[in-house]
Amino acid sequence: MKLIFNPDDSYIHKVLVTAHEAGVIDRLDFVALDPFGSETQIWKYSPLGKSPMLILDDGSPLYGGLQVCEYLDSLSSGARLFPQGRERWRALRLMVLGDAMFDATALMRVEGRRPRAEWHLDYLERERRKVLGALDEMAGEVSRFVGEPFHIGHVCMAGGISYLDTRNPIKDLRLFPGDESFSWRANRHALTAWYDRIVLRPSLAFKLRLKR
Ligand SMILES: N[C@@H](CCC(=O)N[C@@H](CS)C(=O)NCC(=O)O)C(=O)O
Repeated sequence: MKLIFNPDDSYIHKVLVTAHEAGVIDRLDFVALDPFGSETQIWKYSPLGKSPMLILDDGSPLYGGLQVCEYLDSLSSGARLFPQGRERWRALRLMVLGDAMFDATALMRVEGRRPRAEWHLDYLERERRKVLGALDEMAGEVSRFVGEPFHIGHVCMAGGISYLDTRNPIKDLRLFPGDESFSWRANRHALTAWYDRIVLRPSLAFKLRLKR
């Protein structure tokens, strides 16, 4: 299997975490591609121009990180990250919550690359609102995360938080007074404690050593 992705070990990558948890990380061939690189080859692989994606051994592609995660999890002979039964829907909701927070953070960064005078402020404020709302929802539910089996919702929330932790477009773009010192940790003590603990799990602490 070929994983097309944008390697950056400064934040947690949900596909790598899932591959590690499923015990299939050694079955992946890594193709590192930056979708925004000026000479990117990403379009050869996907009409969507996005990473991550997976190409199966028979050549068929899977688009999007969440689908790739579910496929990798299906190969696991151990505990599954995608629960079945009643627990599934809560895990999937938290999965989308964390992943959509990641997307909103990424979109703020992409828009923020334009000159300030060209920013679409209504768009940026909308994405900022999603980031903050997702964090508050996580903070409101975090007491349940601790006692439940590790699942894909935890992976994606930790991934979204770690991206915000390292990139922080709210702080960088300073749309509102106080944003210049924004930290997702402020007043979210239980979420901070959960995150600081979960990142010690081997699959999250794992750093890929890519042969270049
Ligand atoms: N939540 C999405 C995130 C995908 C994503 O935003 N990937 C970026 C990686 S830099 C990308 O390909 N951006 C290119 C674009 O949006 O056109 C997923 O897991 O598939």
